[in-house]
Amino acid sequence: MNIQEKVEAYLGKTVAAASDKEIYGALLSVVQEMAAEKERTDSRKKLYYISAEFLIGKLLSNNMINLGIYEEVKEMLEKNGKDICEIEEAEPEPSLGNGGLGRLAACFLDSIATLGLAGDGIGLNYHLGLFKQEFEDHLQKETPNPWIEEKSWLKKTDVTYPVSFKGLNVSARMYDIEVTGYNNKTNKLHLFDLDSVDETIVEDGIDFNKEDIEKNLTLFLYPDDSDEQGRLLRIYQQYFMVSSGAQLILDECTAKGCTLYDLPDYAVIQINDTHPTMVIPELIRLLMERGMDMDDAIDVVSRTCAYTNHTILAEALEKWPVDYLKKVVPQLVPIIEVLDDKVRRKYEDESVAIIDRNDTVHMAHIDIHYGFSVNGVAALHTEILKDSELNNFYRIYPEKFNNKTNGITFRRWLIHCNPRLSAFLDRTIGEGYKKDAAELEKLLKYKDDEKVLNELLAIKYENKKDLCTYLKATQGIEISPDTIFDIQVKRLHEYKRQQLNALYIIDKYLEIKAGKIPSAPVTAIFGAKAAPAYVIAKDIIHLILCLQELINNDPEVNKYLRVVMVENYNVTKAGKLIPACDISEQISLASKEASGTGNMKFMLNGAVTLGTEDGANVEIHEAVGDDNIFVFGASSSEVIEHYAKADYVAKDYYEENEAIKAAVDFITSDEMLAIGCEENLARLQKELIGKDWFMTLLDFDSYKETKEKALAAYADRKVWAKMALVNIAKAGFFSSDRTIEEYNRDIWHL
Ligand code: 26V
Repeated sequence: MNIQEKVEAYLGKTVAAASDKEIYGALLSVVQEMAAEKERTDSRKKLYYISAEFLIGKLLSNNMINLGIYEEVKEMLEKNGKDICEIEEAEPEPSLGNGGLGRLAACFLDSIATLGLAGDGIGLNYHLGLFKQEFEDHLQKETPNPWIEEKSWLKKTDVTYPVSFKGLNVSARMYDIEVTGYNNKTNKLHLFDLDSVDETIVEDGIDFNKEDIEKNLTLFLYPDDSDEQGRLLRIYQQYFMVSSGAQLILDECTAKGCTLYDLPDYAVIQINDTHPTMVIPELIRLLMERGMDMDDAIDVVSRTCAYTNHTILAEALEKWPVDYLKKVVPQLVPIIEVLDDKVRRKYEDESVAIIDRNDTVHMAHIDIHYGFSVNGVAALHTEILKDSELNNFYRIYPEKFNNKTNGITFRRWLIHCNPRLSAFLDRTIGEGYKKDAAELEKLLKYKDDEKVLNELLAIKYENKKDLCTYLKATQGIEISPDTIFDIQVKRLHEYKRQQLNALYIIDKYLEIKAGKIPSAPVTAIFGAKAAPAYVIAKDIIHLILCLQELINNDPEVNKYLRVVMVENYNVTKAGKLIPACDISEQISLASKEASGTGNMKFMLNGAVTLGTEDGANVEIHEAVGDDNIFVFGASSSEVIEHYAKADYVAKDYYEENEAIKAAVDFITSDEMLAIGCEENLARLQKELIGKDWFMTLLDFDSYKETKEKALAAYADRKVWAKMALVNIAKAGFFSSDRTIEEYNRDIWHL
């Protein structure tokens, strides 16, 4: 049977007569059938990547690419008068992650399967995922994002495990999603769920009864943790995930002949941030239940678990009061107490204790003491962990610390999202780069080839036109591909400093109003969700939306400057924005962004980075050299020193720098108050002058100066094209295939 016959067998009618949704459903079935027939990697030892988030995005096209049927299906659809892009629209996007950490997990699954390694994901099946973002009155509004339809990638299994909470016993059911490798084998993503979860308890936005655990356990990803019930629910979720995951792991290993004493020969568990940390005491508990004595159990588990740290932000490192754990998982408390006791007997140092003097459990400390590997996610990040943040641990266990610079899967972030560029690469350097990303360097020999450079410019222009069409259709916003597309898309957080970008826009607006006409027109594009309880982040969204309204409707200004805030930024939208970008904004306060992965996606798609020396930007800088990136701002060591000395005073910058003062004052100008809400704007302004914890004003001047340089460089189209080319050519290092090879070489040993 050819593809069309297969699809039509599922449809029960011709492709031509079917709706987009029906075709999507039929293709899903064809893909699932093909994936199930693919060989599974079977080896004695298997990796379990356990993570509260897997931001997999839409799967249809990606799976078709990996299975090698994408082009065939596309042509078949065309022949029948259908457009594959329309079919893609019919697929709902699962939002099972917040941002980088969850997307990284998804890229890793793709690379693990592609490299033919035995490795499955373990996570949770959130019914409504992360909230959907809508804009109303220039404010973010949150609504649920249901994604599970009758036809879904999820396969319900008969596998269930009992999970016990204090006063509540439930049964966890496993659902599986096939993870197809590129031209290779398949693995699985196991997502656990509770049959009794009830979506109808959600009322008004994303509110629901937080106490009804049987109905709400897997409803949302990380629900609001600003109150105690929200935080307790998070512990319920985490324990539910790790307990069912640990039972699955032990079952699979014993089925392969593992005695449990040799567990490290059968399993390696990568703990993705601290959200799955309870897997350590839970495994110890389960091994003891199966007859192992405690010291042996601790030893076995410690040789099986490895931990990845994804942030140095103190407020993001999880700490749970012992009381919370007693309320939800009392069975783990005596085990955690023993783990703490052993540490305290060995080391005098209070800072490395697991349970501190306030009876709070430091989850990361469990991972570091009772795991065999601790890794950061970019070179600078790992150095900061070793030198400052986790220095007391590094001195105890230098051999555990290692770096694994993040990466992205080129299947999604090049082949799928930028077919024009990928076809250009195929014909210019051959297809080898698809499996060996280092081959992108072959492009370097064309860096002075006018024809090749013009082709690159033409591809970017076409991609920009596509984005214009998309934004017009989805948000009614008109922008021109003849302007510079300057894009900052990522979660909204003060340390990422969208507010710095916004202040620059205000500065530019004021200059234009004063008659200083910019040399090139710019479209500043943002996309970002703010955590529902994160007040200042929501105020920054409000500021950007007000600027969008003000600037785009001012005929004096909109010839030179426009602002777009993309609604509900997600993986799908990333796939449309990134190929169209000229300038990639990576402007976090140095030392605060652990790695960033968007920076890599933009680079791969021929955008030039405007960034601080932070996270993986440092490695991008090293790769492309000074001439192919725009770097600005205080260095991480300067920033760390400012914090240590507590000598940064935002108000001084505000008072002493005219441009800063004018931009900050403008936030509550009459023009802005005519559009926005005084409470939000004034609060943000006060925060910037009175606190500015992430030192926005410190870097304002150098940001402005460097951005002007970047905008000027754009004018020389040939020079710019060459910069784009070098960025693409040097992006090979940032393939998640390379990252996974390193994890396997240094940590997993599969
Ligand atoms: C979590 C929270 C939670 C509560 C309040 C503030 C806050 C701030 C940040 C976070 C992030 C936690 C971990 C995380 O998502 N890290 C991201 O991981 C990516 C993949 O390694 C990396 O590229 C990003 O730089 C890093 O921020």
